[in-house]
Amino acid sequence: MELISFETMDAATEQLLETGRKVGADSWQQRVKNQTPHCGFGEKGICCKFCSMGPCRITPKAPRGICGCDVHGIVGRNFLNFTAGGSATHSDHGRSICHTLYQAKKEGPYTVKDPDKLIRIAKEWGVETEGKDIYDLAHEVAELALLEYGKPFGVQRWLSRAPEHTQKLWHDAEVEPRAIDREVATALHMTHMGCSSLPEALVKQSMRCGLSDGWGGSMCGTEFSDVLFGTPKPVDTTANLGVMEKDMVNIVVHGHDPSLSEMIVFYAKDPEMAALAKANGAKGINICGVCCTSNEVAMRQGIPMAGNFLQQENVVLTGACEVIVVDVQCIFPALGPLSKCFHTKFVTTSEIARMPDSEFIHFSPENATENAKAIIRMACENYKNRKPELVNIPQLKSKATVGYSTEAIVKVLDGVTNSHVDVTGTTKPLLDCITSGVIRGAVAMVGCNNPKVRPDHGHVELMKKLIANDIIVIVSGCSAQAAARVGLMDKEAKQFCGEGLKRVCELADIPPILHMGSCVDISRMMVLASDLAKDSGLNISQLPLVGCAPEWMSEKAVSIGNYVVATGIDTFLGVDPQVGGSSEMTELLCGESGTKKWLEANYTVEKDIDKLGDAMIARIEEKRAALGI
Ligand code: XCC
Repeated sequence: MELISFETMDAATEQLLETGRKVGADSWQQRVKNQTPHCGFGEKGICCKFCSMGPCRITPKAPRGICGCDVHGIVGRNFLNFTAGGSATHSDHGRSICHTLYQAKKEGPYTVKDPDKLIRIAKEWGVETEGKDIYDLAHEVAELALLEYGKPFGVQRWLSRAPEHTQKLWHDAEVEPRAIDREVATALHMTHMGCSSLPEALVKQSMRCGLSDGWGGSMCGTEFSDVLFGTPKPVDTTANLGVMEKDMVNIVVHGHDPSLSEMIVFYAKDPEMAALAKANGAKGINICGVCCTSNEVAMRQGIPMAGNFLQQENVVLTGACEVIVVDVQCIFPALGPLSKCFHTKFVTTSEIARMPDSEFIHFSPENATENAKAIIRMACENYKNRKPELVNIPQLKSKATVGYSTEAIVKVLDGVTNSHVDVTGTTKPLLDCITSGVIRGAVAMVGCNNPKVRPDHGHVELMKKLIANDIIVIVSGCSAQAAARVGLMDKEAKQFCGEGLKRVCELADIPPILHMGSCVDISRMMVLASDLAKDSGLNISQLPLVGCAPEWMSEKAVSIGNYVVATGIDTFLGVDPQVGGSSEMTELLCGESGTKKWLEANYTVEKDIDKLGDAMIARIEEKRAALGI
């Protein structure tokens, strides 16, 4: 097989932009030009806007803000504020899933698809399950989960999933997250004028607030999405813009919360809807996805993935998108004016993400059926408004196998072991592969794409380098789609692996890049790392495992990075976290005396993608050498 090249994809994008220019559309490529060069104060994190005495900017001539805060305090506050935004966002997504679970009922539309998982979680939380109706149990567990957001005492329930050593580190460093909302509120309290300006305190709260996301809100999002919609297992799908269909009604689902997209996918199968599509001249209805909503419905329903963050305008530019329907997060406000240049309807559905030039259909678990149907109807009726002269769907499409939840990874690797004792249902087969050196280690590659890096290039080039070096790559979010789009999630991509990893891919029948889901699903990676540590008797920080976000851009990504580091996993970034203005903050995050000392891991920032890959491989080999394997 051949991977789809960047040259081919860039040429296709150029053609789409050409259509855009014809109809007077704006594009992110143009807006990047308009915004360059970026503000140097912002890039270094040395501008303070937390009160109206300023804004204050730190220069050699003005080393302190008007309140007297130095550069380290200003950079630290900005970093914590950024983290709080990300943690709030992920966690609120998790909360909305808990509310959906609370509304689940036998007659639907939301049902419990994985009752075993619900029972497992209930037992983990000490809830009596015996003789209970599954929906009563769902409501009880959902309510307990919702209380995790505001409980007055104690720490997050999910923390007990971590190895004891990790829990002790968290306790000793005083970063165990308490109520989820409290950690966000505490962060915002600390950054208020006249509160914290001590870098150490700001970094510790950044870790704690991040942990309340990864080991709190995001874990609720992942676990209860599985309960509601099914725990992902390997499923075949397709990826890249060629998944849009010329003769069909194309509905693009975009955002993060599967409560909406699952309903669209479900009701689009309704014969009444298919008939409506046909009545309007189309052959049928085609649903495809963008961003993490795409990951959610791809890994559970095999729905094709049209693209990631920086392809969201491209789906409209094909001229073949009847409706782009969004829930929350990572949605360009540009979609409003852009859709007006085409026949496309831009539908917003959440009070959290209201945008100009969109049609707002307020979606909630209570009105899910009627509103999902209304949106599908709107798309079908809009098919006839297409302007054929503007339709151009690039013929780029890759095969992908997605849906490797922790449970699925454990299951597929059960077959790949030389062990004589029964190790089924544990991570021991994977540990065997790592200990023997057949696989050198693992990289969790996550996060967005960002115009500061040639989009997706960082992800894809790093993945190729890692698998060639027998390092297995587990991915989520837009990183996952970058892989899928070029073909790296095709099982045939094993040909790009080193001999060891190739053998594992053959035996387990897996692609070398494993799709673990959306960004809230990075909580799955934390559970996998914890299981690996427990099954091996090692600490998480000793495992030859690192995290990487080569093209990250959002506040959520910083919150994620913080909880990954705080879990003991060294994390490698290709885009600056805007702390370069402070030597003290840089040392606490990237040096030996901050997170490394407290939590056994830190950040490495390297903008040269090739060097970033070398640094990850070197860290993995260092960890192997320290273990004597
Ligand atoms: Fe958004 Fe989740 Fe980033 Fe992609 S990876 S651009 S945050 S969609 Ni989360």
